[in-house]
Amino acid sequence: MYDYLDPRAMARPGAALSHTVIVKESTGSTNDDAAALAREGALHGTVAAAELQHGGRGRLGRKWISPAGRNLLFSVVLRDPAASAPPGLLTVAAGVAAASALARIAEVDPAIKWPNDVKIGGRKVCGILAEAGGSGRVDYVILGIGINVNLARGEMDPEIRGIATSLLIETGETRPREAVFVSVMEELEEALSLAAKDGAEELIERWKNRSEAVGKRVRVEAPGGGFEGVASGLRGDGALLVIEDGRSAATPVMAGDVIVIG
Ligand code: BT5
Repeated sequence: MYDYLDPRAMARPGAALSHTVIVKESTGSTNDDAAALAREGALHGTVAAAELQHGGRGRLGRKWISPAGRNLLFSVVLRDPAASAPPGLLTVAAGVAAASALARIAEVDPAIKWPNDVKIGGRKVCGILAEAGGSGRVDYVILGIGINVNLARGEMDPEIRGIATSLLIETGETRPREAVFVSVMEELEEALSLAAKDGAEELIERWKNRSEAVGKRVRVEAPGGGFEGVASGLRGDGALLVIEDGRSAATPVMAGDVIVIG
């Protein structure tokens, strides 16, 4: 058994984000729950959370695997003006927010792997999935975030045991998940306001300081083919800039996977 998430300890009345928090014991995907709420008119900042997802998803048809009651699984409804930010920048904002919040509440030094992973010691502690919705145009963006909080190594699905970690594994301490959630929401509010600024320079600077790839040799596996080069930074829309071998101008990478190779 476990202590259920207490939505009253998660909600931040009057704040821009998480003024309203709905927690389900079990669901398909909180991204779908948040999208349903958005279609029904839920306000910017409404959060759908769950103790267990049967269809938790990542990008490109991948799965998000998390046992009941240990971690944070939630999705935030974003509306304009936040929803009009380039989608890649929203993912960057969420990564910066999660990494900053984890560093604030625990003795950890998280790194961000472009586009959407937060890692500690090379292992993934948090994943982010931004999905736009609406009829014809973007009415809302759902920002889904999964964070491994009180997950013990022995409880991990064998599929992720070699690549994942949690705050408990890293620090030896269990934490009230509500407090972790509140810290992430505080940081996300700030990161989204930085994303809305022209050029998003401050947000990009914060991302660079936590980036696993900047200044390193990387292999890019993009839909249009793969290449190698040196990651040099982030464009204003969240694209990763990589100086391809033999070229001087950086190539923007909008989608795909990036592996640090040296
Ligand atoms: C992601 O995709 O990392 C985005 C994950 C977003 C999950 C949240 S939970 C709340 C909301 N509702 C949803 O349905 N989704 C969002 P991607 O970069 O494609 O990475 C997926 C890969 O991460 C998987 O193939 C596994 O290798 C790994 N993985 C799965 N579960 C994990 C976990 N709990 N911890 C660490 N890694 C995991």
